[in-house]
Amino acid sequence: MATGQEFTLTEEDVDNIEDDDLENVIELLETYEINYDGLDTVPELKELLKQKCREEEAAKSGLQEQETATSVMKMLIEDDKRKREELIQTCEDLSSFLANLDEQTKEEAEANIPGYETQLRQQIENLSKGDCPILVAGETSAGKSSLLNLLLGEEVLPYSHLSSTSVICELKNGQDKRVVVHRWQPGDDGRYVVEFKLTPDVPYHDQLAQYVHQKGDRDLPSEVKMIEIFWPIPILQGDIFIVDSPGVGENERMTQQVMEYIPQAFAFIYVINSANAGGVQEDRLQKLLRTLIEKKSTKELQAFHPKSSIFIFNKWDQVPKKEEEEVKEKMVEKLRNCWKGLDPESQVFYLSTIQAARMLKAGAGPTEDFRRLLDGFHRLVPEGLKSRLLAHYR
Ligand SMILES: Nc1nc2c(ncn2[C@@H]2O[C@H](COP(=O)(O)OP(=O)(O)O)[C@@H](O)[C@H]2O)c(=O)[nH]1
Ligand SMILES: [Mg+2]
Repeated sequence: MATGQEFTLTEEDVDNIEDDDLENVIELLETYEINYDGLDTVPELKELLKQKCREEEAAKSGLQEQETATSVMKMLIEDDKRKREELIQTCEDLSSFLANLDEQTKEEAEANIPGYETQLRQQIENLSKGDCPILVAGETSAGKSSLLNLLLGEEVLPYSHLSSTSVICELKNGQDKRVVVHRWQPGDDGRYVVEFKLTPDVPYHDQLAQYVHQKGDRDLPSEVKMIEIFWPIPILQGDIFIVDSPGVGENERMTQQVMEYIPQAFAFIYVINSANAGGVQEDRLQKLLRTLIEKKSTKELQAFHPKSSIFIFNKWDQVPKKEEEEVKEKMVEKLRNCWKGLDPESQVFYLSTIQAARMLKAGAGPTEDFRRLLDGFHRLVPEGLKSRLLAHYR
């Protein structure tokens, strides 16, 4: 509240004001600095006050939900860290036990499990890393970057009708809003990074656009490989981060970048353009999902939890109202064909990112659809953690 005055009014208090008590209503509106231009009857002014009460209530409960989600996430991550440390200890013990074996037993072990020592060291290294990337994938222009901006509450990632995201962008939690650009240059080891702070004076997406939208091979001499964006996102605790990826299916180089990322991903968000050919372009989606499965090693796959993915049918505003139910039914059926174990209730979402963003901007709070998606997003992390830990155990 601009006044610094705490808002304590309830709808009931407003109802109790007499309908001729203009003085009282005006006093309240002025105390809370609510603009009442154009309204002059007591019932209208009372309605305005009640609207303010509802907004305050929504803001409070929204904040609480966010806080709860953040602390639950913290707890889960600490639990995961503890379990991983236990596993590391077990691996270390095993490793020293094996090192003390006599030569003949060692040879036998090697014959049974070729490269067992290296495998064990690799396992320990993987366990210590703890990176948890949530990969956002889908076709070009499905609205991936727009959706992430909605989650960030600000237009950070460049989005566009014409040119699309062409590099991997990792979104990480950080108080200082800054960007680290990873480039490749021919010669030596090729890698170099450029780091800069984002300034509020220029739209954020403009500051990033030049790195994110590349124009094909012209940029090859100092090709941008990956961008890290640090932004205050409290729900991304620990080593959890979100990855905005280039569209799949448009060109080989971009598709390749996404494919290379798949083995590292610990949860997936697929964004599908509902306006496009009745939604799911089955063969393309199938191809992507199949590649995902193939890219995961057998060990990871055994543990890969089908629940650690969600599917978002975006641009829902472009589906005619009277066709909604029919379209939903068809799309879920197609999705079921390529994703065994799909639970539409908890994994499929219909959203108009553009509408949700407009409502948020107007101060109206999250739309019903967006709220549902936020819940789904919060559930994604525990599923991903579970899935990854299981892979390590195996
Ligand atoms: N009508 C409509 N357009 C959208 C929606 N979400 C994104 N767009 C538009 O679709 C275009 C592509 O979005 P972008 O986020 O760049 O897609 P990306 O390539 O998947 O990252 C942009 O012009 C967005 O404004 C939506 O829900 N409804
Ligand atoms: Mg994009």
